[in-house]
Amino acid sequence: MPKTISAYAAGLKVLESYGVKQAYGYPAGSVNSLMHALDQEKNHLKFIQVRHEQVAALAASANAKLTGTICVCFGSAGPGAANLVNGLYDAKADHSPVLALIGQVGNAAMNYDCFQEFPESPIFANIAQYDRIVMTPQSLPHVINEAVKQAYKNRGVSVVVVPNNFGYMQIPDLRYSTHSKSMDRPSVEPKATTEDVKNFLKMVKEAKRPVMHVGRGIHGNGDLVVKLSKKLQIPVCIDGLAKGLVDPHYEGYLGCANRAASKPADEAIPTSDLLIVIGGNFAFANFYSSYPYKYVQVDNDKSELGKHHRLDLGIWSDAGDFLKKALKMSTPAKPSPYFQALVKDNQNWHQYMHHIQTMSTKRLHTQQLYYWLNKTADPKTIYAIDTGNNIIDTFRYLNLYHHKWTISALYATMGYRLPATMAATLNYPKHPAIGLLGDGALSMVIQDLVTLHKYHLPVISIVTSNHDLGFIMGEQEDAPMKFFGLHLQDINFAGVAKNMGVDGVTIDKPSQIPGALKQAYASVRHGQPFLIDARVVDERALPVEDIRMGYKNGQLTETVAPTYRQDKENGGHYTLRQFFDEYDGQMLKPFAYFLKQTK
Ligand SMILES: Cc1ncc(C[n+]2csc(CCOP(=O)(O)OP(=O)(O)O)c2C)c(N)n1
Repeated sequence: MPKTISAYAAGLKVLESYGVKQAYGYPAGSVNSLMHALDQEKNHLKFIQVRHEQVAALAASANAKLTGTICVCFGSAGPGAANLVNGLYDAKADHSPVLALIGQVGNAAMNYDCFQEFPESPIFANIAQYDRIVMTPQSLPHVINEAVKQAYKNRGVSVVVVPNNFGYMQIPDLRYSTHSKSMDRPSVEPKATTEDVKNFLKMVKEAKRPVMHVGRGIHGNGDLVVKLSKKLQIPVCIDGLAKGLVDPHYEGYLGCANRAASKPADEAIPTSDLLIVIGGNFAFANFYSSYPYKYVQVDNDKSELGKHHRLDLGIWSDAGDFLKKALKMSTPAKPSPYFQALVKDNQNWHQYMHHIQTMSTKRLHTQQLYYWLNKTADPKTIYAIDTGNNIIDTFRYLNLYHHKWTISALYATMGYRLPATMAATLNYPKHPAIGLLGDGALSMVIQDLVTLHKYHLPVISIVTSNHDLGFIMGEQEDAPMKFFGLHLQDINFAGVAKNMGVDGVTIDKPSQIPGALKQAYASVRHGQPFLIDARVVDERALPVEDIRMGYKNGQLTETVAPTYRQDKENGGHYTLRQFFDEYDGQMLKPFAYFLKQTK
């Protein structure tokens, strides 16, 4: 008799061959054959039982973002499948390879509108590029194998719906995986041509105020970005996912642009006459489209070129290859007053950030937490940041350089941080994981604090409780409306955490930060999670997105958007000075001040 194996166990063996280590999900009648197979394969593939399928999909997405290897989540027919949707959208948006296994009633009951039977493919039609129903037990491992390859190829989500009874059935115990070692080699990247680089350098030469805007595509080539920046006198702005890829101490590194931004970056882009986007998505390009700069984009994906913005020059190339060639073929530019002015402007911004992080206050401010984290956290820490004000604070204050860290970048869902820190500690047990999140974000997935306890995941959760949806408050402040619907009922998060087996403290004064962090570090050293409920002042960080740059009679102007605080007290009537001072920015100066100095 040839050896046999259950169809789902054969499917799981395929996943193991691709390096899958965890499957995040929730049991149910329609996935019981998967549960049976997970039991059989438990020495090779770890089942992580979450308390909501959304958390399973978010954890799988974060898992794949952090490790680069496909990850798996699952949910039952109907409600379990529907609950996965939010996390799968995150994977789709951030190009994270994820396989979702979806339960289904047994095949004999299908198409009778049986209890919990759903036509599931339409639910995932806008999410998965590969979406199949398994039609025979024998083909189950084959379909899983195909789904994995397609998720890598499409850099996104594959969905496989499995009629539950198929999973138990015995099929020949063969090698169904087509994984071979050569598949693990990095893909061949497109290369810039000599003509591409010549065209680019000509445009740089003709420009007076070129600015680079780089994204995660420059990964591993941050040093080349800095070299080119110095050689051609081009300041560097980043989009969110490039944080940590460029040396933050480099004087020409202006930080993140757009809303969660630094002042010099938001002053540079609108005043530039040549914007050079390398390996980045630049999803906020529309906000700048009225500015008259020329636009060059370098990307290894042709479909990204000019996706968000009219294009003056598109270069289909790997970022590293382009940067090397541009460095080789260029001659050093003369010192540029524009570049020098931005360097000075940047120094001024850094002084401001240091000032507001260190000024003495009675009550606790979020930026003070970041100050202490920078000072005391283990350099190997993996960070996960939730959607909300912490995104702004992370881009401004958190010292990240060659760190592993993760956010829900383009989809930007709340609730991402808890599942992401789970994935971080499961894959990198020797690295502490710290998550920063708002009270709104935690309460969206709070049930899974108990999962941290159940699996002894050494995660530090720092909740910035402001009893408000702060990030949206910033938006409503500039909208033609009064504030409405933002206040959050207070939750004693440390108390809730303790009741779920996670130790925690509540703090509301800056002086309590070092002690709370010390407790947290000690707890994770012992392999236990810890929560700090930081009662912070409910305030908006300096909204640099309200700065408006322009030219009047050949002179640079810098004003406050007329929409700033419209419909609120004194709204729409702020001078730039009042605006900066409102945020303890007495030391801040407009960019034009530095430009005049360097002329
Ligand atoms: C699932 C989801 N719902 C709504 C939003 C819109 N949103 C973005 S940030 C935010 C407020 C976040 O509040 P909180 O977590 O308390 O953090 P804070 O900004 O107050 O620091 C909201 C509602 C979202 N991004 N994701």
